[in-house]
Amino acid sequence: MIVLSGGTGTPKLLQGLRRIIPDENITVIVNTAEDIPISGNLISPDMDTVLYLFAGILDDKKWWGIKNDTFKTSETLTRLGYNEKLMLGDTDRAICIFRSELMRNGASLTDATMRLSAAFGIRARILPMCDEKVDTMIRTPQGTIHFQDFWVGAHGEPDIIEMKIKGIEKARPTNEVLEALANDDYVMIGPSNPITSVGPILELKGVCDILENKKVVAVSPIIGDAPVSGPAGKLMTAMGFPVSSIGVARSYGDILDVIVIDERDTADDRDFNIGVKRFDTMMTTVEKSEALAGFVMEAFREL
Ligand code: FO1
Repeated sequence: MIVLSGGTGTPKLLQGLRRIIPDENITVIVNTAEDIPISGNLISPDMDTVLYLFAGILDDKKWWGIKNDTFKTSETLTRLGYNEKLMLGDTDRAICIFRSELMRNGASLTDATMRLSAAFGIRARILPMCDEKVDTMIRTPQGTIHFQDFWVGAHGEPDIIEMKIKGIEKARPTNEVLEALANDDYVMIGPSNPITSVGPILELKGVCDILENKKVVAVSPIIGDAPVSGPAGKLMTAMGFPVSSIGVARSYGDILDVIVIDERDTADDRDFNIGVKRFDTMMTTVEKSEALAGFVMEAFREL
């Protein structure tokens, strides 16, 4: 099973999926367009959430960072008068330093991720979508800013005129991503932000063409006209999609076979020209995540 993932919704689904299928049967292709250097080291928020989930150390209250991490370095920097854009925990920072040191010595992001996966004893295959640096940039009336400056720095408040992924034209899916896609027919798209989390993966050259020939099931992160969390609504509007599960399906173009939408969603099945299945998509407990993952697996079996 291949899973396309961003930072919050899909890791929640992965938490449930891991209770159903063995980790070694899971490959996760992760968005890297929200990565950003902080104090000289590369933070890869979506990848780290997935890595920490599989390593069993994720802070699953915030859905980023490490459980019980301390923030001594961050607090000291603040006391000295240097405010980092993101509050980075001490252990989290050590991992980002290790990754960045490997990369400064010539490793690709994929190599560094494999080293981290091995160090944590992770049996799933966790792959960055590409090795090139790509950045989600948000154009606001006040200027164009990095996604993290918009989401963390400005609390997601500025109006969005447009979103672009800087560097995506030159980026390529890695050989590891292409090999994973060549060897598996089933692709799950988790309930991550379709524009900033899944969008960058789909924008990589050739990925949509490959996915058109796969069995693809997506879970909508929108219930009715509201995203379960995060800035998906604002971004969908800015990109010209209705904020609804229909908008989510539309944003994925022709790659979907089935979309799983929430049982409370009043959308008309006839407005989608793909299969529509309904289930409780609010993953408020791990049992609910497992039930949703099981439902998605059943949808694959019926394809
Ligand atoms: N999100 C926040 O809202 N505030 C933070 O200070 C913050 C720090 C942080 C550090 C490491 C990391 O991997 C993620 C972190 N995040 C933080 C989450 C991140 O900004 C976003 O939620 C994701 O990029 C969205 O997918």
